[in-house]
Amino acid sequence: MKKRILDSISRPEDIKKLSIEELESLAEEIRAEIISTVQSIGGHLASSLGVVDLTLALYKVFDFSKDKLVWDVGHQAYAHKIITRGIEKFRTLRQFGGLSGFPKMDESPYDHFGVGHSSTSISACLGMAVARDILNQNHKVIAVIGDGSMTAGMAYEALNHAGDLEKDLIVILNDNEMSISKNVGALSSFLSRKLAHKRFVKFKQDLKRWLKQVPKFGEEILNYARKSEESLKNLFTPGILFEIFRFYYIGPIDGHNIKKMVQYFSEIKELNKPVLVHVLTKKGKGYPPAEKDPTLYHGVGKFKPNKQDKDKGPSIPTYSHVFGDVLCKLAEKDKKIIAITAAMPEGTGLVKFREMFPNRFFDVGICEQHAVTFAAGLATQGFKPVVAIYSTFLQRAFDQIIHDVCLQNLHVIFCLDRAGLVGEDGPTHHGSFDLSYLRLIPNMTIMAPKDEVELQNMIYTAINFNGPIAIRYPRGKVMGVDRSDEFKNIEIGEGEIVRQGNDLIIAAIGNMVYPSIDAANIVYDLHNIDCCVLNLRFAKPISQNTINLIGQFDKILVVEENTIFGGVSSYILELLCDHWKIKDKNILRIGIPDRFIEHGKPHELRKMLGLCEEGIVEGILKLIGKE
Ligand SMILES: Cc1ncc(C[n+]2csc(CCOP(=O)(O)OP(=O)(O)O)c2C)c(N)n1
Repeated sequence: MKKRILDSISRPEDIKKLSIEELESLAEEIRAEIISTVQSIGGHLASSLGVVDLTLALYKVFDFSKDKLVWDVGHQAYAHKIITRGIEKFRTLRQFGGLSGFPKMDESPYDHFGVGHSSTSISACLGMAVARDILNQNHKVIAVIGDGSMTAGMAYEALNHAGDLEKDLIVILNDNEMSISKNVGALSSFLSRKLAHKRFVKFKQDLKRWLKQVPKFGEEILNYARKSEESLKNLFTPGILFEIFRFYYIGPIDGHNIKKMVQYFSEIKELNKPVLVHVLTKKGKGYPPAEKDPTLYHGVGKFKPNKQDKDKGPSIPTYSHVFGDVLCKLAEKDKKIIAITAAMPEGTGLVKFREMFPNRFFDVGICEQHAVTFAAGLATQGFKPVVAIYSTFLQRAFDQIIHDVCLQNLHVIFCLDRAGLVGEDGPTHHGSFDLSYLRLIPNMTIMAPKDEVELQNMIYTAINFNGPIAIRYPRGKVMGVDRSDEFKNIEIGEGEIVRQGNDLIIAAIGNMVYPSIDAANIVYDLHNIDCCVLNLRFAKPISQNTINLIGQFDKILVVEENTIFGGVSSYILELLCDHWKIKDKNILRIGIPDRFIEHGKPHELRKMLGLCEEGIVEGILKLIGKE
């Protein structure tokens, strides 16, 4: 068997010794390695395949033991991981104890900045460039950012600042015309090669027609215009946009032509000013099913080799599906419902809504802040905007939630998907904080369903509410409870007893309710301990009735999949303190501890943190004194 070049790569410097032909072969080998690894363990496939050639060209020209490289989002950095960690380690990607799916500073000296949320790369690189100059150092700083990530305001804040400082900084725009879905927004059509070309051709035709009518000088000007076609063309390419920010624009360059990229990068390396290199790539490059459907293959679970299409979806629906389905049903009757997503129509379950109600669906791009204030504007006009954003990404819009929605008490419905531990994507993506960051805001109501029926009723309750209201639900499959089309209103702030018992009370919220019931049944069978289990349903408000019920017990266990700080258990402590004497009470809290939780399978992480039946059993025994 022919020896692979990949097997001779043990350090990034090895790339420098390779010829262009060898780099081209290596690119094929790396793509094959990425495909087979993702097939067996899941991961971000299409984006990573698209930048293999670009990665090799960068490593050929630059020296990242001193030059800095920041991958925006970082989901596309698999080739970078292979080059800097080796294949064996790469195969542990996203698994508990293995490599993270994203660049992470404490994982490798070649990961110059930790990423996961989009559009941070230019800001971080500008900070590094300023530090370099203050310290009189001499190295290059490079941000690689996708066209999807260029929809976020933060990228422009950084360009604006960078152009003003005129620092030596290279921004590589990796343009594959895709975000997770098709990229959106006016800018994306401006970037679009087809449109830019079309606009240019039309302008040329109009100009020609007009000049031909101009007597005497017309023909002369036309000849001149022909000569300066290249500079005219610039007016119709994205160059003009970046030049306004005082970036020197280079491109577009074929992002799969390693030879060309190496030539360009070698020249760019000699420039000492802000440069934007526009590179065109194909998302999913080298794997036909992913090239054909890059959205489906953006992030995948493990799938069978040689299977043309990965499984289209699990038979048991997810919380996202139920959310999308219920919202469609409600929107059929209520024309005021509007759905908003920030570049995640598939992930949040809104594809069906987009098809059914195209005029009431808005994908705003990776713009969580704008999504929230846009919703606030709609709410002032009597609409019922439903903002569906993952828990972790809504963190971006904290001020907009406070200032634009809650301060004005507007009826905006927040649906926070992927709340709690998300698993393999790790600490950048866990939804660990939402109960805390939402709870402290006046006027905010927060719910969390124990199952899909409750999710359905909570959406219904939220639509008929008046004021800011949030529902947080976990990633993954629902409980499998029978759902009917009957929607029920839930009384605000009221919990429900789901198991009677006298020895202690377990107050649980969201996905922790069923494990609490299971744990209560186990301790009853094994130890004759009889627990009352309360499904809180609300993280805020918690009604006086509900807190009185909890307060009657001397032994209280609170369980939530949220940081232990500032979430539901903190709230219960505060309420008990205000309304009851807590001196004689024995209270235990189970939640996400005050640290960032690593990546791994959700059940592994829950087991580690005691957010499962066994952990709750342990908690009960501790409270009872039977450890
Ligand atoms: C703040 C934030 N919102 C949403 C996401 C989810 N997300 C991850 S990748 C991605 C698309 C990025 O598109 P682009 O930058 O063009 O990269 P590509 O995958 O096309 O290479 C999105 C929306 C995120 N990582 N961060």
